[in-house]
Amino acid sequence: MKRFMAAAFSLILGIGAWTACAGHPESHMTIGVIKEIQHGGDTLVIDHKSFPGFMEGMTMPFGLADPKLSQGLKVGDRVRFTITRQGDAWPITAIEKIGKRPAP
Ligand SMILES: [Cu+2]
Repeated sequence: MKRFMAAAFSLILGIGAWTACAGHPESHMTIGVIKEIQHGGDTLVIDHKSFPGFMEGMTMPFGLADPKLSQGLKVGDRVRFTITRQGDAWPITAIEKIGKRPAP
């Protein structure tokens, strides 16, 4: 019985690790205001609200998974965006303008 429990437990751990790695890429979404566009659009400095359970609100630079994501965006734009883990980096994988009024 003990051996069965140990086998069942390691199976559950294995499934958990597999789900985290392969099943669902780790992503977080929040809103913010673009403060600066750097490196010809490869990097956006965003004053962002918190990513719940992941990061407090702050102003920081974000790389882009695809440089085209910053096309049409400008300093002062209010945006909703998603970052997704790619190895040790957390580039923006989706971003959309949500209006001109300042973030609440
Ligand atoms: Cu941050």
